[in-house]
Amino acid sequence: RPRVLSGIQPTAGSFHLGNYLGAVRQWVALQESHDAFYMVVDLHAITVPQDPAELRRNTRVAAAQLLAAGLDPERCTLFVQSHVPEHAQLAWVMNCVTGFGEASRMTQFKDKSAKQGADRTTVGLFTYPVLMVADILLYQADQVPVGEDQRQHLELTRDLAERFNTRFGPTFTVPNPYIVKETAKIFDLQDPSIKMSKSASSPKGIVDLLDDPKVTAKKIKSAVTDTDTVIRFDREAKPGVSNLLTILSTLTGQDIPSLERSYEGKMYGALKTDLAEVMVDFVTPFRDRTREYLDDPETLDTILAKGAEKARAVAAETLATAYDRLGFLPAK
Ligand code: AQP
Repeated sequence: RPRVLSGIQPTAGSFHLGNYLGAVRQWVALQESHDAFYMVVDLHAITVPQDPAELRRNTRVAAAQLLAAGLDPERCTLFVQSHVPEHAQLAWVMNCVTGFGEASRMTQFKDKSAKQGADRTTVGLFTYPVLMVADILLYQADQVPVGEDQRQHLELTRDLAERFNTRFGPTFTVPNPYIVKETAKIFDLQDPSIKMSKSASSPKGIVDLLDDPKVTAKKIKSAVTDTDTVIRFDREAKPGVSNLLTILSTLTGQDIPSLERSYEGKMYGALKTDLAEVMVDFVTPFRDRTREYLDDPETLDTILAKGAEKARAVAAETLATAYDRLGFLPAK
Protein backbone atom coordinates (compact mmCIF):
# COMPACT_ATOMS: atom_id res chain seq x y z
CA ARG A 1 0.00 0.00 0.00
CA PRO A 2 1.35 3.45 -0.85
CA ARG A 3 1.88 5.67 2.13
CA VAL A 4 0.28 9.04 2.88
CA LEU A 5 1.16 11.57 5.56
CA SER A 6 -0.50 14.82 6.52
CA GLY A 7 -0.97 17.14 9.48
CA ILE A 8 -3.21 19.84 10.85
CA GLN A 9 -2.52 22.59 13.38
CA PRO A 10 -4.30 22.68 16.71
CA THR A 11 -4.26 26.47 16.78
CA ALA A 12 -7.87 27.64 16.73
CA GLY A 13 -9.80 24.92 18.46
CA SER A 14 -12.34 24.34 15.72
CA PHE A 15 -11.38 23.24 12.23
CA HIS A 16 -12.93 25.37 9.51
CA LEU A 17 -14.75 24.19 6.43
CA GLY A 18 -11.66 24.77 4.26
CA ASN A 19 -9.58 22.45 6.45
CA TYR A 20 -12.25 19.79 6.21
CA LEU A 21 -13.03 19.95 2.49
CA GLY A 22 -9.47 20.68 1.39
CA ALA A 23 -7.70 18.12 3.56
CA VAL A 24 -9.40 16.08 6.28
CA ARG A 25 -12.10 14.70 4.00
CA GLN A 26 -9.38 13.21 1.78
CA TRP A 27 -7.59 11.81 4.81
CA VAL A 28 -10.68 9.83 5.73
CA ALA A 29 -11.00 8.38 2.23
CA LEU A 30 -7.29 7.58 1.90
CA GLN A 31 -7.12 5.49 5.08
CA GLU A 32 -9.03 2.80 3.15
CA SER A 33 -6.52 2.49 0.34
CA HIS A 34 -3.25 3.74 1.81
CA ASP A 35 -0.93 3.21 4.74
CA ALA A 36 -1.96 6.47 6.36
CA PHE A 37 -0.19 8.63 8.96
CA TYR A 38 -2.00 11.72 10.25
CA MET A 39 -0.91 14.05 13.00
CA VAL A 40 -1.83 17.10 15.01
CA VAL A 41 1.11 19.40 14.39
CA ASP A 42 1.66 21.12 17.71
CA LEU A 43 5.31 21.92 16.91
CA HIS A 44 4.03 23.98 13.98
CA ALA A 45 1.49 25.71 16.20
CA ILE A 46 4.14 27.30 18.44
CA THR A 47 5.58 29.27 15.51
CA VAL A 48 3.01 31.87 16.59
CA PRO A 49 2.29 32.70 20.26
CA GLN A 50 0.25 30.04 22.11
CA ASP A 51 -1.29 29.97 25.54
CA PRO A 52 -0.05 26.69 27.10
CA ALA A 53 -3.38 25.61 28.61
CA GLU A 54 -5.21 26.39 25.38
CA LEU A 55 -2.65 24.59 23.26
CA ARG A 56 -3.02 21.47 25.39
CA ARG A 57 -6.80 21.64 25.13
CA ASN A 58 -6.80 22.45 21.42
CA THR A 59 -4.53 19.50 20.70
CA ARG A 60 -7.17 17.17 22.14
CA VAL A 61 -9.93 19.10 20.35
CA ALA A 62 -8.08 18.64 17.05
CA ALA A 63 -7.62 14.90 17.62
CA ALA A 64 -11.28 14.55 18.65
CA GLN A 65 -12.38 16.32 15.47
CA LEU A 66 -10.25 14.05 13.31
CA LEU A 67 -11.90 11.00 14.88
CA ALA A 68 -15.33 12.65 14.57
CA ALA A 69 -14.63 13.29 10.88
CA GLY A 70 -14.11 9.56 10.38
CA LEU A 71 -10.47 8.70 11.02
CA ASP A 72 -10.31 5.22 12.48
CA PRO A 73 -7.28 4.36 14.64
CA GLU A 74 -7.56 0.78 13.37
CA ARG A 75 -7.14 1.97 9.80
CA CYS A 76 -4.63 4.80 10.18
CA THR A 77 -1.93 6.02 12.52
CA LEU A 78 -3.11 9.13 14.37
CA PHE A 79 -0.66 10.93 16.64
CA VAL A 80 0.60 14.21 18.04
CA GLN A 81 3.75 15.57 16.41
CA SER A 82 5.59 16.45 19.64
CA HIS A 83 5.17 12.85 20.85
CA VAL A 84 7.60 11.81 18.13
CA PRO A 85 10.88 13.66 18.81
CA GLU A 86 12.33 12.60 15.45
CA HIS A 87 10.37 15.44 13.79
CA ALA A 88 12.45 18.11 15.52
CA GLN A 89 15.62 16.08 15.01
CA LEU A 90 15.22 15.63 11.27
CA ALA A 91 14.04 19.24 10.93
CA TRP A 92 17.45 20.40 12.16
CA VAL A 93 19.17 18.24 9.55
CA MET A 94 16.91 19.54 6.79
CA ASN A 95 17.51 23.14 7.95
CA CYS A 96 21.16 22.49 7.17
CA VAL A 97 20.48 21.48 3.57
CA THR A 98 18.05 24.34 2.87
CA GLY A 99 19.30 27.52 1.28
CA PHE A 100 18.47 30.73 3.12
CA GLY A 101 17.29 32.27 -0.15
CA GLU A 102 15.22 29.23 -0.94
CA ALA A 103 13.44 29.43 2.43
CA SER A 104 13.00 33.18 1.97
CA ARG A 105 10.97 32.58 -1.18
CA MET A 106 8.15 30.75 0.63
CA THR A 107 5.09 32.89 -0.06
CA GLN A 108 3.17 31.86 3.08
CA PHE A 109 6.07 33.05 5.22
CA LYS A 110 6.35 36.28 3.25
CA ASP A 111 2.63 37.01 3.67
CA LYS A 112 2.46 36.13 7.34
CA SER A 113 5.67 37.87 8.35
CA ALA A 114 4.68 40.99 6.41
CA LYS A 115 1.44 41.09 8.39
CA GLN A 116 3.08 40.47 11.76
CA GLY A 117 6.14 42.67 11.29
CA ALA A 118 9.75 41.46 11.62
CA ASP A 119 9.99 41.87 15.39
CA ARG A 120 6.98 39.69 16.06
CA THR A 121 7.89 37.04 13.49
CA THR A 122 9.74 34.06 14.93
CA VAL A 123 12.60 32.17 13.34
CA GLY A 124 10.33 29.15 13.85
CA LEU A 125 7.83 30.61 11.41
CA PHE A 126 10.65 31.04 8.92
CA THR A 127 11.68 27.40 9.18
CA TYR A 128 8.10 26.11 9.39
CA PRO A 129 8.27 24.72 5.83
CA VAL A 130 11.48 22.85 6.68
CA LEU A 131 9.82 21.20 9.66
CA MET A 132 7.06 20.19 7.28
CA VAL A 133 9.69 18.70 4.97
CA ALA A 134 10.99 16.62 7.88
CA ASP A 135 7.44 15.54 8.82
CA ILE A 136 6.87 14.12 5.37
CA LEU A 137 10.28 12.58 4.70
CA LEU A 138 10.41 10.77 8.06
CA TYR A 139 7.56 8.54 6.92
CA GLN A 140 8.80 7.99 3.37
CA ALA A 141 5.39 9.25 2.26
CA ASP A 142 4.43 8.71 -1.38
CA GLN A 143 1.60 11.23 -1.27
CA VAL A 144 0.64 14.20 0.86
CA PRO A 145 -3.04 15.19 0.89
CA VAL A 146 -3.25 18.97 1.40
CA GLY A 147 -4.98 22.11 0.15
CA GLU A 148 -3.60 24.30 -2.62
CA ASP A 149 -1.92 26.67 -0.13
CA GLN A 150 0.60 23.92 0.68
CA ARG A 151 1.75 23.27 -2.89
CA GLN A 152 4.89 25.37 -2.62
CA HIS A 153 5.91 23.61 0.60
CA LEU A 154 5.48 20.28 -1.18
CA GLU A 155 7.76 21.46 -3.97
CA LEU A 156 10.37 22.39 -1.38
CA THR A 157 9.98 18.91 0.12
CA ARG A 158 10.65 17.29 -3.24
CA ASP A 159 13.67 19.53 -3.88
CA LEU A 160 15.22 18.85 -0.49
CA ALA A 161 14.59 15.10 -0.66
CA GLU A 162 16.29 14.97 -4.06
CA ARG A 163 19.17 17.14 -2.87
CA PHE A 164 19.78 14.99 0.19
CA ASN A 165 19.55 11.77 -1.85
CA THR A 166 22.02 13.10 -4.41
CA ARG A 167 24.47 14.36 -1.83
CA PHE A 168 24.38 11.50 0.66
CA GLY A 169 22.85 8.54 -1.16
CA PRO A 170 19.26 7.32 -1.51
CA THR A 171 17.50 8.00 1.79
CA PHE A 172 14.10 9.58 1.26
CA THR A 173 11.08 8.85 -0.92
CA VAL A 174 10.32 11.90 -3.07
CA PRO A 175 6.64 12.60 -2.32
CA ASN A 176 3.87 13.84 -4.58
CA PRO A 177 1.20 16.33 -3.54
CA TYR A 178 -2.32 14.90 -3.41
CA ILE A 179 -4.49 17.93 -4.12
CA VAL A 180 -8.13 17.48 -5.13
CA LYS A 181 -8.75 20.21 -7.68
CA GLU A 182 -12.39 20.93 -6.87
CA THR A 183 -11.87 21.52 -3.15
CA ALA A 184 -8.21 22.57 -3.11
CA LYS A 185 -9.20 26.09 -2.18
CA ILE A 186 -12.41 26.89 -0.33
CA PHE A 187 -13.03 30.62 -0.32
CA ASP A 188 -14.03 33.09 2.37
CA LEU A 189 -17.84 33.55 2.46
CA GLN A 190 -17.58 37.33 2.72
CA ASP A 191 -14.63 37.82 0.40
CA PRO A 192 -14.55 35.03 -2.18
CA SER A 193 -11.30 36.36 -3.64
CA ILE A 194 -9.33 35.03 -0.64
CA LYS A 195 -9.13 31.54 0.85
CA MET A 196 -11.13 30.73 3.94
CA SER A 197 -8.48 31.03 6.62
CA LYS A 198 -8.10 31.24 10.35
CA SER A 199 -5.74 34.15 10.23
CA ALA A 200 -7.17 36.18 7.33
CA SER A 201 -10.94 35.60 7.37
CA SER A 202 -13.44 37.72 9.29
CA PRO A 203 -15.73 35.77 11.67
CA LYS A 204 -18.58 35.98 9.13
CA GLY A 205 -16.35 34.72 6.34
CA ILE A 206 -15.27 31.49 8.00
CA VAL A 207 -17.34 28.42 8.91
CA ASP A 208 -16.01 26.85 12.10
CA LEU A 209 -17.20 23.27 12.30
CA LEU A 210 -17.73 23.44 16.06
CA ASP A 211 -19.86 26.60 15.90
CA ASP A 212 -23.50 26.48 16.92
CA PRO A 213 -25.22 25.09 13.78
CA LYS A 214 -27.60 28.07 13.83
CA VAL A 215 -24.64 30.41 13.49
CA THR A 216 -23.34 28.32 10.60
CA ALA A 217 -26.71 28.50 8.81
CA LYS A 218 -26.75 32.25 9.27
CA LYS A 219 -23.26 32.65 7.85
CA ILE A 220 -24.20 30.64 4.76
CA LYS A 221 -27.33 32.71 4.26
CA SER A 222 -25.40 35.97 4.42
CA ALA A 223 -22.60 34.79 2.10
CA VAL A 224 -21.56 37.35 -0.51
CA THR A 225 -22.67 36.50 -4.06
CA ASP A 226 -23.05 38.99 -6.94
CA THR A 227 -25.59 41.28 -8.56
CA ASP A 228 -26.44 38.80 -11.29
CA THR A 229 -29.22 36.26 -10.59
CA VAL A 230 -28.14 33.09 -12.42
CA ILE A 231 -26.85 30.11 -10.40
CA ARG A 232 -23.92 29.01 -12.49
CA PHE A 233 -20.36 27.85 -11.78
CA ASP A 234 -17.88 30.45 -13.00
CA ARG A 235 -14.88 30.91 -10.75
CA GLU A 236 -13.84 34.20 -12.40
CA ALA A 237 -17.14 35.99 -12.91
CA LYS A 238 -19.10 34.48 -10.02
CA PRO A 239 -16.64 33.51 -7.26
CA GLY A 240 -19.16 33.62 -4.41
CA VAL A 241 -21.81 31.47 -6.10
CA SER A 242 -19.14 29.08 -7.40
CA ASN A 243 -17.80 28.61 -3.87
CA LEU A 244 -21.28 27.79 -2.56
CA LEU A 245 -21.82 25.34 -5.42
CA THR A 246 -18.49 23.65 -4.70
CA ILE A 247 -19.36 23.21 -1.03
CA LEU A 248 -22.86 21.90 -1.80
CA SER A 249 -21.59 19.57 -4.49
CA THR A 250 -18.91 18.08 -2.23
CA LEU A 251 -21.17 17.58 0.76
CA THR A 252 -24.05 16.07 -1.23
CA GLY A 253 -22.08 14.17 -3.89
CA GLN A 254 -24.15 15.82 -6.64
CA ASP A 255 -22.04 17.10 -9.52
CA ILE A 256 -22.00 20.80 -10.37
CA PRO A 257 -23.78 20.57 -13.80
CA SER A 258 -26.69 18.73 -12.22
CA LEU A 259 -26.87 21.31 -9.44
CA GLU A 260 -26.87 24.10 -12.03
CA ARG A 261 -29.75 22.40 -13.81
CA SER A 262 -31.73 21.94 -10.62
CA TYR A 263 -31.39 25.65 -9.79
CA GLU A 264 -32.39 26.91 -13.21
CA GLY A 265 -34.79 29.81 -12.78
CA LYS A 266 -34.28 29.86 -9.01
CA MET A 267 -32.89 32.67 -6.89
CA TYR A 268 -29.68 32.72 -4.82
CA GLY A 269 -31.84 32.43 -1.69
CA ALA A 270 -32.86 28.90 -2.69
CA LEU A 271 -29.24 27.79 -3.06
CA LYS A 272 -28.30 29.32 0.29
CA THR A 273 -31.27 27.79 2.10
CA ASP A 274 -30.43 24.33 0.76
CA LEU A 275 -26.74 24.68 1.55
CA ALA A 276 -27.52 25.96 5.06
CA GLU A 277 -29.63 22.85 5.65
CA VAL A 278 -26.95 20.51 4.30
CA MET A 279 -24.35 22.22 6.48
CA VAL A 280 -26.49 21.94 9.61
CA ASP A 281 -27.04 18.23 8.89
CA PHE A 282 -23.31 17.81 8.51
CA VAL A 283 -22.02 19.80 11.49
CA THR A 284 -24.60 18.70 14.07
CA PRO A 285 -23.46 15.04 14.34
CA PHE A 286 -19.86 16.15 13.83
CA ARG A 287 -20.09 18.39 16.89
CA ASP A 288 -21.77 15.66 18.94
CA ARG A 289 -19.14 13.09 18.07
CA THR A 290 -16.33 15.54 18.84
CA ARG A 291 -17.86 16.24 22.23
CA GLU A 292 -18.14 12.51 22.98
CA TYR A 293 -14.43 12.01 22.33
CA LEU A 294 -13.60 15.04 24.48
CA ASP A 295 -15.74 13.73 27.33
CA ASP A 296 -13.44 10.71 27.51
CA PRO A 297 -9.92 12.15 27.45
CA GLU A 298 -8.41 8.91 28.70
CA THR A 299 -9.53 6.95 25.66
CA LEU A 300 -8.45 9.81 23.41
CA ASP A 301 -4.99 9.96 25.00
CA THR A 302 -4.62 6.19 24.68
CA ILE A 303 -5.42 6.35 20.96
CA LEU A 304 -2.79 9.08 20.58
CA ALA A 305 -0.20 7.17 22.62
CA LYS A 306 -0.65 4.07 20.46
CA GLY A 307 -0.43 6.20 17.35
CA ALA A 308 2.80 7.81 18.54
CA GLU A 309 4.31 4.42 19.19
CA LYS A 310 3.51 3.22 15.67
CA ALA A 311 4.74 6.49 14.17
CA ARG A 312 7.99 6.40 16.14
CA ALA A 313 8.89 2.98 14.85
CA VAL A 314 8.89 4.34 11.29
CA ALA A 315 10.34 7.75 12.08
CA ALA A 316 13.24 6.38 14.14
CA GLU A 317 14.33 4.10 11.32
CA THR A 318 14.39 6.92 8.78
CA LEU A 319 16.23 9.25 11.15
CA ALA A 320 18.85 6.58 11.89
CA THR A 321 19.46 6.11 8.15
CA ALA A 322 19.72 9.88 7.61
CA TYR A 323 22.15 10.28 10.54
CA ASP A 324 24.27 7.46 9.21
CA ARG A 325 24.36 8.88 5.68
CA LEU A 326 25.36 12.26 7.09
CA GLY A 327 28.33 10.73 8.87
CA PHE A 328 27.20 11.12 12.48
CA LEU A 329 29.14 8.76 14.72
CA PRO A 330 26.72 6.19 16.13
CA ALA A 331 26.24 6.39 19.90
CA LYS A 332 27.71 3.31 21.63
N1 AQP B 1 -9.49 27.49 2.49
C1 AQP B 1 -8.95 26.28 2.36
N2 AQP B 1 -9.33 25.47 1.32
C2 AQP B 1 -8.80 24.23 1.18
N3 AQP B 1 -7.90 23.71 2.04
C3 AQP B 1 -7.49 24.46 3.08
N4 AQP B 1 -6.63 24.24 4.09
C4 AQP B 1 -6.59 25.34 4.89
N5 AQP B 1 -7.41 26.28 4.41
C5 AQP B 1 -8.00 25.78 3.29
C6 AQP B 1 -5.89 22.99 4.30
O1 AQP B 1 -6.14 22.52 5.60
C7 AQP B 1 -5.03 21.74 6.04
C8 AQP B 1 -4.64 22.13 7.44
O2 AQP B 1 -4.04 23.40 7.38
P1 AQP B 1 -3.31 24.11 8.57
O3 AQP B 1 -2.85 23.16 9.56
O4 AQP B 1 -2.39 25.12 7.99
O5 AQP B 1 -4.55 24.74 9.20
P2 AQP B 1 -4.82 26.15 9.60
O6 AQP B 1 -3.58 26.85 9.97
O7 AQP B 1 -5.91 25.95 10.58
O8 AQP B 1 -5.42 26.67 8.25
P3 AQP B 1 -5.49 28.09 7.71
O9 AQP B 1 -6.84 28.61 7.84
O10 AQP B 1 -4.88 27.96 6.37
O11 AQP B 1 -4.64 28.97 8.66
P4 AQP B 1 -3.82 30.20 8.29
O12 AQP B 1 -4.40 30.82 7.08
O13 AQP B 1 -3.94 31.02 9.49
O14 AQP B 1 -2.47 29.64 8.07
C9 AQP B 1 -3.91 21.97 5.02
O15 AQP B 1 -3.80 20.84 4.18
C10 AQP B 1 -4.39 23.17 4.23
O16 AQP B 1 -3.93 23.15 2.91
